[in-house]
Amino acid sequence: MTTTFDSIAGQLDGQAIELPSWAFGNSGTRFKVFSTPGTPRTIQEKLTDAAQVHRLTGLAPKVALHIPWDKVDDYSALREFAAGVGVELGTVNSNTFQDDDYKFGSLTHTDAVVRQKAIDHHFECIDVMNATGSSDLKIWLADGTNYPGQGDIRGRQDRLAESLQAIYDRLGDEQRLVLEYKFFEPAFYHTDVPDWGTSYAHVTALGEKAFVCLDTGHHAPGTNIEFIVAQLLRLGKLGSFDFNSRFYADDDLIVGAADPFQLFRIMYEVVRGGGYGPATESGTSPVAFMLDQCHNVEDKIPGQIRSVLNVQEMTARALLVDRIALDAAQATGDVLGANAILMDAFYTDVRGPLAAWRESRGLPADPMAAYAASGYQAQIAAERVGGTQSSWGA
Ligand code: AOS
Ligand code: ZN
Ligand code: ZN
Repeated sequence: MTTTFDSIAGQLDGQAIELPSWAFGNSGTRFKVFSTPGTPRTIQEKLTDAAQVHRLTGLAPKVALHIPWDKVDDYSALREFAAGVGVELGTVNSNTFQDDDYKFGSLTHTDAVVRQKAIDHHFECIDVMNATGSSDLKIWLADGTNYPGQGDIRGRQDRLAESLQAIYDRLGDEQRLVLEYKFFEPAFYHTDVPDWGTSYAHVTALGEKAFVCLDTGHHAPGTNIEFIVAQLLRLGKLGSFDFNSRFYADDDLIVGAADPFQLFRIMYEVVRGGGYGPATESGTSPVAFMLDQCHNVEDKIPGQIRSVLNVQEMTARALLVDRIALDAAQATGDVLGANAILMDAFYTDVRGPLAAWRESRGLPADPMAAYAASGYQAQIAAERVGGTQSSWGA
């Protein structure tokens, strides 16, 4: 290993991983949502909790909103509130999956009235972005069918393209649309945006302000996700990540919990493809890194802290790959040598150097321990009594 931690330490400065507001609310499975004392009752309380993650790690300066779950009357005031607690408002996530009208689809629906309702909802999201200063509109669609023959797959694609175009045309110059794909769920036979290729086809047709969003939990088992990352970066169309980990389906667990090696391989391709670091340096459009997690049994704030630290650790290891030696080994057909160079970086324990890196920047060496010692969890449990706790979907 010729690349040292000191030589890559500076590249860790400025790493930003956006937190999802919904991760701070209660979550569960289709069987049970567990409530936890101290769970936020309002978006302001969610922002205050998210700010703890940033305060202790320096890694999470933005919080993604979800409309309508985080709906407020005055988004400019919410922006100021966020700044007051130390975070910014980030990606705006639309929702066309909780309304009876969308039972058979939203942007793909056969009924023009329902399609327009879904388009109007996205216009509302863009209005929110204008008030919050958010640059990204993230669209994940639940649209799909359960049975062969239930819908006209081709016609649905055509209507989707038309609806997306109407939304895209409303974006400001500095705003982007990111289209997320997911291979199944809630629809089980076909999904209208099931894979990166479909998302890529749509965002390419839309134009230069549209990109693909890659949720790491949205692939069939065995999918080589880092290949998709490499390809989308090569095509200039990787807009953002929803990070989480999965054992089975869309489990939305702590990123890096199920397969740290996969997270390392993904981050290596991000670095290799110029998707990490300031856009000016990489020469490509910036990739937004976001968590998309739902904490079921663990406390929400330390769950998010663990996740951003896992991303940071795997980023550091990816940066440690000796690219010069790797290029040479690849060029000479040194299969095992090349593999060993990659594995050397993966097996490098960066926890100690990262603790020192944090301390040198005025952050706690161990953010998990600092949170546990802070008393914040007991404080919110005592203070947030009454009202309705937030949960995924509310
Ligand atoms: C759904 O499976 C997707 O991962 C979405 O990105 C997200 O979890 C949902 O839209 C909540 O905003
Ligand atoms: Zn997602
Ligand atoms: Zn998901």
